[in-house]
Amino acid sequence: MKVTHLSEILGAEVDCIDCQDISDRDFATLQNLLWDRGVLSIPNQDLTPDAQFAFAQRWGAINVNRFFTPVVENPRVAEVLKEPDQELNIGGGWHTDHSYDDIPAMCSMLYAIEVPDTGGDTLFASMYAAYANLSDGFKQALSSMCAVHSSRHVFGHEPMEGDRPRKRLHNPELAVQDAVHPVVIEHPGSGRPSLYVNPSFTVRFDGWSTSESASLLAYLYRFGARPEHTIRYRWKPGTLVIWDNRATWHYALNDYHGQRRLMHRVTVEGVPLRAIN
Ligand SMILES: O=C(O)CCC(=O)C(=O)O
Ligand SMILES: [Fe+2]
Repeated sequence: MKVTHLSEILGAEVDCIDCQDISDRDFATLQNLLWDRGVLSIPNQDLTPDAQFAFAQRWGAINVNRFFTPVVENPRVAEVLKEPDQELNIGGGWHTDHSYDDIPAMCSMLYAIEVPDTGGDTLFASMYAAYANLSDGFKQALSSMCAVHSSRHVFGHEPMEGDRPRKRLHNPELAVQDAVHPVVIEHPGSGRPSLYVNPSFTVRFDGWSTSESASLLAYLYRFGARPEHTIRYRWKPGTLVIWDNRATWHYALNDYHGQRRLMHRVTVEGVPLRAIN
């Protein structure tokens, strides 16, 4: 296994491994690498939906996303597809997957089947770095706070602004859950503090009104997305990328109109999130 960092603070590329044939020892290394680096890219894989699913199961129980279109070959694998004539994409804003669940997903694994000639990169931001770069006083204040997360405004009946990739999203009646999580979590794998609010699903601080929360959340969103906290990932077919939803945000760029992009996604369940002490 050969590991190359994608930036100083975030991401690692892992070469010379086959996801379908990894020893327990290499798997443990991979897991610790994900906790530490937040994003792993594993190029040159040959994964059917069943093989991707089997690899994901080594990480934990699978969370079948209730809003996404399943792939034909394996209904527990989700299709992340944008057709040439489609306007909006999935994940086209900063977010972390499933923060609206009481027990949010640990990681998501996206496998590239078809990518545009140019465009369709994914941005990732390190929430370890975002937290670490705040002042001590601000860290202290945030550490005693919780925030409310919801999927209603994204996947539910309440419409978002403008158009949305309606046809590709399902079950709006299930988007009724709100969850409360600490604003600064202790990462369950690494023990490191991570900022756990995100622009797509966090709606307000717990105990605060939406309008009271808005400017402080906006500050954190701008701060989290600072370029020095991010990497930009250029896809190739056959690459599997795994991101840790407790340590990162991601943003699927929608800059390839008229081209097709097809990915397969499997999401692994996490554990309840605790505040940092
Ligand atoms: O297509 C991508 O690059 C990411 C889409 C996304 O947000 C997701 O699959 O969770
Ligand atoms: Fe996502």
